[in-house]
Amino acid sequence: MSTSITSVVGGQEVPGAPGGSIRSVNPARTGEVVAEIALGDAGTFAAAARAARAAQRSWADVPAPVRGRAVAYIGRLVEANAERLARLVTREIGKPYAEALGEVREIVDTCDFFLGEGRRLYGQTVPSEMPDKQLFTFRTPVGVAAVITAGNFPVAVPSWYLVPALLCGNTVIWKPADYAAASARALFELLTRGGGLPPGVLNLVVADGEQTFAGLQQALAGGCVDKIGFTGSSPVGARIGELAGRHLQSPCLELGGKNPMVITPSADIDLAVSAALFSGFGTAGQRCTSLGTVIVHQDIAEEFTSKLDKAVRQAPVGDPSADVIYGPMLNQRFAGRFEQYLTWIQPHHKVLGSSATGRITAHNPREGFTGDPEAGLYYHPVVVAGVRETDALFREETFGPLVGLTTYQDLDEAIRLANAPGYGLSSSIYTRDAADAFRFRRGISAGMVSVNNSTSGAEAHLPFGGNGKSGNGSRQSGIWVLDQFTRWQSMNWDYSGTLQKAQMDITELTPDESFRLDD
Ligand code: UN1
Repeated sequence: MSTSITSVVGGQEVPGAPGGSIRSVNPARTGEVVAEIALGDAGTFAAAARAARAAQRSWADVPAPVRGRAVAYIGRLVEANAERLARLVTREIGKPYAEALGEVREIVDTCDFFLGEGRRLYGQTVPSEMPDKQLFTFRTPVGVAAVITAGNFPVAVPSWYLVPALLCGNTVIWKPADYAAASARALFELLTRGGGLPPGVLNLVVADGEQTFAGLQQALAGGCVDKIGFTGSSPVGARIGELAGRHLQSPCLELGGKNPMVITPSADIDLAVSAALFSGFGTAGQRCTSLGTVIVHQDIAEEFTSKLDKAVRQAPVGDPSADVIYGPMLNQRFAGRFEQYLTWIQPHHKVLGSSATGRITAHNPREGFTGDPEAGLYYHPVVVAGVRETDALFREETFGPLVGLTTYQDLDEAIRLANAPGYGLSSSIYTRDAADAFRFRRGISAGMVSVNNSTSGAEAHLPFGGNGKSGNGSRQSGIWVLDQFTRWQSMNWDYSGTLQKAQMDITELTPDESFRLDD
């Protein structure tokens, strides 16, 4: 049974479909419609920004500890609806159910972290250089945040923005991925109902990319957006960064990755193989933190490659409600793009990991496939050995179940190769040598470094974000995201009853600079 999804602006469902209508379909059974979606347009986005602006002052006036209570209630309601929400995520984007449940868990973790922040949001008291004067710092909300998110984590990653943004006293326009609109609407209900949020505090706009961009331009020009949060591709992130820059804003950008995993000679090879399998093929390789290229030491390359080949061949792929490593691609758009990436495979490459490449069908079968491959957007996993630094497969993100493999001779070369594509989100090293681990950490350009762990699976209270093509240095999660959704305001208070001038009316002590100890 399908539902119909609309935008919600100022607490009201937006009537009609100014941006046209689309269907969200189950990528595991493309005949099944999950939701009919009435899209908004640029005007809907701009109206949502005005509603958010109108609601912001009174939301900021709600005491921060009370906003923290709202976050606590949201966490409880999400927990009470965890299985339902996870089932919807699995149905809408084909994420295996166990992972979808983990994704919902990540919302609860985020709420657990921020519910107490309402009673902190600490500022400082700072001594002044003059007597009878006191200095202070305060965190103030940025204002209205426009949050634009991807559909590979349709509920967890949005919560990384929405929960702290609301907690800090901002109001929000949230534009989720259109192909994951039913999951987004479900989270929107849990947030607004769970938090008892007044109308206009959180607004949902479902629209396509171009209308969203035009709406964002209008809203910025009208002074109705103070902060943009964006998770998505590097090219779109660059466009958003450019637009924000013109309005003297610094957005929070969480973009693509070409995440390396270095396997050193001292590594536990079997452990590294299981990590490469999960990092590269979990979520069908559709995490921004998914493994891009394995960089393995030449002395162990043969053993590692044959073990990885075997592990990937044996990995269960198929129906996401079953116990599989991955299910279908998120939707047709991602399946189409993945087919493009497959054309980057060249004669000097050695293709491993499955009996074939491309779409899994009755005529192009995958051994051990679970369910009916023809029903959904299922693709063979691909390990491409022998990638070279100049290959597109080495340099560009290939969102999907594809992992490249190359070799190195010494750690400096491994680090150089790991940094070469110019992304910098996540990275991993497998080693038993502490010096290797610390040298890698120092040399790698990534915002996140795993030692003997997957490139993916960051915990919800460590700084999350990247450098280079992966982002502009902004960090989400934990205490670090507070700097995205608040601004520091400093206050000085002079109670001396005179006009004391900073840097001029200061007390000087007289040091004896010529003093020396006796020899
Ligand atoms: C993403 O794909 O945008 O670290 C985020 C991870 C997840 C989040 C991925 N917790 O893999």
